[in-house]
Amino acid sequence: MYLFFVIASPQLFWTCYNIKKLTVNLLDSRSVIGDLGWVAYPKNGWEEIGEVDENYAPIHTYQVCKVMEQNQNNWLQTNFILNQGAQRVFLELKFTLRDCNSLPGGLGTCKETFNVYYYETNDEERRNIRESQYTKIDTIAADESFTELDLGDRVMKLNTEVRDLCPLSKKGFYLAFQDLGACIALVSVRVFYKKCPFVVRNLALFPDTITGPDSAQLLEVSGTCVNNSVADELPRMYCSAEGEWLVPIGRCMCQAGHEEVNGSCQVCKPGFYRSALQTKSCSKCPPRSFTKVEASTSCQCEQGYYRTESDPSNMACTKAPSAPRNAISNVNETSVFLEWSAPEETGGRKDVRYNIVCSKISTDSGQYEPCGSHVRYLPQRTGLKNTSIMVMDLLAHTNYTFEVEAVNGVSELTAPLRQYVSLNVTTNQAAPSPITVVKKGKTAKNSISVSWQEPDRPNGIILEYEIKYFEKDQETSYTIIKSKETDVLVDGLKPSSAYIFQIRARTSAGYGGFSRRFEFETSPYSVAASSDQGQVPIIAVAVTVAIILIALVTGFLMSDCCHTDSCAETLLFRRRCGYSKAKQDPDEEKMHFHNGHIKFPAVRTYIDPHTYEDPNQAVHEFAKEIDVSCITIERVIGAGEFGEVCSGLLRLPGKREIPVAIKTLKAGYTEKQRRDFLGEASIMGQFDHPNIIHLKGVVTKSKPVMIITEYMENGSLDTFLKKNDGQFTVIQLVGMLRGIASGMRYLSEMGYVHRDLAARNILVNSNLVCKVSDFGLSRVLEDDPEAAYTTRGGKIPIRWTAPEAIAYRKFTSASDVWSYGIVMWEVMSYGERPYWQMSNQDVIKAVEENYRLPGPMDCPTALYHLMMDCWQKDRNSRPKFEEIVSILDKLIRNPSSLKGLVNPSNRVSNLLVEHGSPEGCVFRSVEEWLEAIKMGRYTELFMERGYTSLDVVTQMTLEDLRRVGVTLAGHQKKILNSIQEMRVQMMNATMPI
Ligand code: ACK
Repeated sequence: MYLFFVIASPQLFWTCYNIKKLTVNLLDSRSVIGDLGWVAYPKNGWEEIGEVDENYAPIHTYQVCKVMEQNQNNWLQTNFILNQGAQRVFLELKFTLRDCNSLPGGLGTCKETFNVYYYETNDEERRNIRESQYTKIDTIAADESFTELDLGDRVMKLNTEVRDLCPLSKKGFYLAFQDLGACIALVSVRVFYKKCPFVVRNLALFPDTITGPDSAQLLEVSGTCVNNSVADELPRMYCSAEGEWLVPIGRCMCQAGHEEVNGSCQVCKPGFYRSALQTKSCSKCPPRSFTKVEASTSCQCEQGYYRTESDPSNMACTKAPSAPRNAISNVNETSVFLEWSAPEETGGRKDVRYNIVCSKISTDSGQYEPCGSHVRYLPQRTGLKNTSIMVMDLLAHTNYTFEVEAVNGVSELTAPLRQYVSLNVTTNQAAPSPITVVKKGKTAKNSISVSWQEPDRPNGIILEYEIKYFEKDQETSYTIIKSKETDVLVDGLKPSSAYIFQIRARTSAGYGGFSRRFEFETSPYSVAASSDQGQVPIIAVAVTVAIILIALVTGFLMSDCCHTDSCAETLLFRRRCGYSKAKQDPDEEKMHFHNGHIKFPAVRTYIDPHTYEDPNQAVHEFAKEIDVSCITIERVIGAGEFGEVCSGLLRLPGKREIPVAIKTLKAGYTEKQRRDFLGEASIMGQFDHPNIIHLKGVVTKSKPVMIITEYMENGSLDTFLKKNDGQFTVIQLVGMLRGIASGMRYLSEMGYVHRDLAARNILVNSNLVCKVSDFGLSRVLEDDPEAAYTTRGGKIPIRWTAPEAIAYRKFTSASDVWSYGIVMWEVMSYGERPYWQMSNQDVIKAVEENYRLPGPMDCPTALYHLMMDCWQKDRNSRPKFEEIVSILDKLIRNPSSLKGLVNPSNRVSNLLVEHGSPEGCVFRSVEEWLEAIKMGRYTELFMERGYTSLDVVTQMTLEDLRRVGVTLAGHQKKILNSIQEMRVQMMNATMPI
């Protein structure tokens, strides 16, 4: 027997922590205290020998060294080893082996290997297993064998070999070592299996898991959520054959009211909460909320504060808003524009909206009642995001109350206390709405009977209807008939011809808009009609006589009257009042227009008082004589050309006292001065419009001679604006301009040319309603301190006057439009003097050279474009007052169209601009623009959706286009490209000049 002395180096022992964690020993011969008790046979084969390790701790070894003897077959069988459920176990052997070459004489029989076997069984007590019953695991050879020399050095070469056994399916097994004549010392036998150890990953617990029987196999293991957590997705991991956890899937999350701390879920403390799964840790309660318990999932609102169901739990609790502030109204006939400021207290929320409650005084009960469904609200009545609304289609001359209520998301949860500001508004006089239904009645070859329905909104008592008709495609020659009824027989027509009819109604507020065009046809000639033929020569004679008469009268008047065009026209109007009514209803009047030149008189055409031989007659025809005892003069408010202007009171018998302005004619006047003074009353007395200063009457029978008009609390517009510089919203300014334009539309319809339209000649009342004043004859301009003599004689207010009127006294409604553009400029610059300190001569020259006033500071681009249009050199290209009113109406209805500004406040420009430069707009309307880009088919859709001005259009996005109904990608692209071009133009327009 050779003695083996083992020195085990420390690194050879199983001290590695990780290995320990991943492996479970089923047998470790080194840890057994006392005998191992393994069975050796034959008995003289393997021997158990006690040794010590490097620490002198006892260890068991089994040794055999029968190298010199023939036919060795020494077996050593271990005790039963329970596999504890492992299907794959590892066997680690540590041994020393003697090099046969170093053994003298033993070479023939000496071996350098041994065999390892196992026998699987459920029987723990089975000891006597036959050799043949064992299964061989492997033949083990040494990597390192030792020699005598090594022995001398007492250094052993320890071999470690590992083999695995699998798949195991029984309770346990025995191992056996077979020696066939080698010199071996088995220093240690360790049997173990591998496992993936218990772990907590993603808040899920994964248990100890024995690896699978196959070296490449991954076992899928489900985790269980730690306390107070829930699975978002069932957590899983894979256990590899090497005992490593791989590929974690899914995770658990702490339940609401808990937060994750070091792999566990802990409760939120009082004052803290965690709702649902959106935050990881507990949060402090948001402002105006609290919680007094642990594990809170939300915080409760403090008293008086609320949270809606859709408010996130991390949002502060909020309350209802306070009432809106600074509400103002702007009445335009039967429309009211309401504007207000946001409430001081929004309640801590951003979702403040406004609702409008409209009520009016009932004519029957005198009580307030809801306004009814006919009233229209733009953009809508409830849920308004913006702080303004346009209310339309109200009744004329009616008292309304509007409550503007502020609400937010929690208003419904709060006490039923409404937060609103209320406005009392009285609507003005308004023209009737257009007639929509016109029908054809009996038709003959020379006549058509036409009937129609009253307009939807008459806005007053209809005094008469005006029926305009002309032969199709002959619009330049049309006829107008007036009727008090809702039907009329139109005769004198050509057989088999199409005629176009348009009808409008008139109330004391003036004419409404014309209906759309209706086309009706006369009957054809028929044999039966031949009986009429005998009349043809009579008609022919009558027409010839009429033509001769017209020629005579025209010739006579032309030689007789003054030489200005307008004067000639107005003379003609009046003198031709003697139209034939022979074939007409007494309620109908008829006038014919041809190319706008020859006109037969209309009831509502302005009559020049000059045409009266006795001017006193004109005054008394158009102005009411007031007894001086009805008037109380209170104070002098200014000085006019003819005398002082006073304010006072007028009490007419049976009427309530009203404030009035009293213009007096100073003593010592000449007859001409008296005539001129009263001439203004003769003109004013012919007008009846909410935007024209209203004449109450005259005092001529006593002295001083007086003209009594309605009293305008805020005096003249220019001084008023200067006094209130920057005080109005754009909408208020546009409202004033709209009023002036409406008054001017009326005057132009009446055939009256003002000639001196300027802010100084506009008066403003306490409701900011602007009215055109200062009507005169030749003295109009004499009276105006701004008027200067021109080279051709006559005084002209150069800065306000169109170039053709300055150059050759061509005063027309188109020259009034020019002046209106200057008034717009004055209004938007709060009473700035047009062309500042430039001399009149320089102004004339600059305008001639095509220079124009620049846009006033903070003036909306849309308004500046309109001014520029009024200043077109070609008077026919200027917009008509009718168009101006409708453009302004559209702007008022779409306040966002007034957002783009020409000269934002930080830049002031007083350099003139060349007309036609980018400051001017290429297109004048949405319709014109869409037509130009060949997208005219969408005009109606654009209008219906409120895209009525180019300014609004330039804000449009692709989404807006889709909403409008432009669905074709190609069209969307085309329109968007054009919008982009317009934007660039508008940007250029706001660049420094
Ligand atoms: O700017 P004002 O205060 O307004 O000063 C002039 C002054 O008289 C001389 O024309 C004022 N004025 C003229 N007509 C009226 C009126 N109808 N109501 C109030 N003020 C008037 C004008």
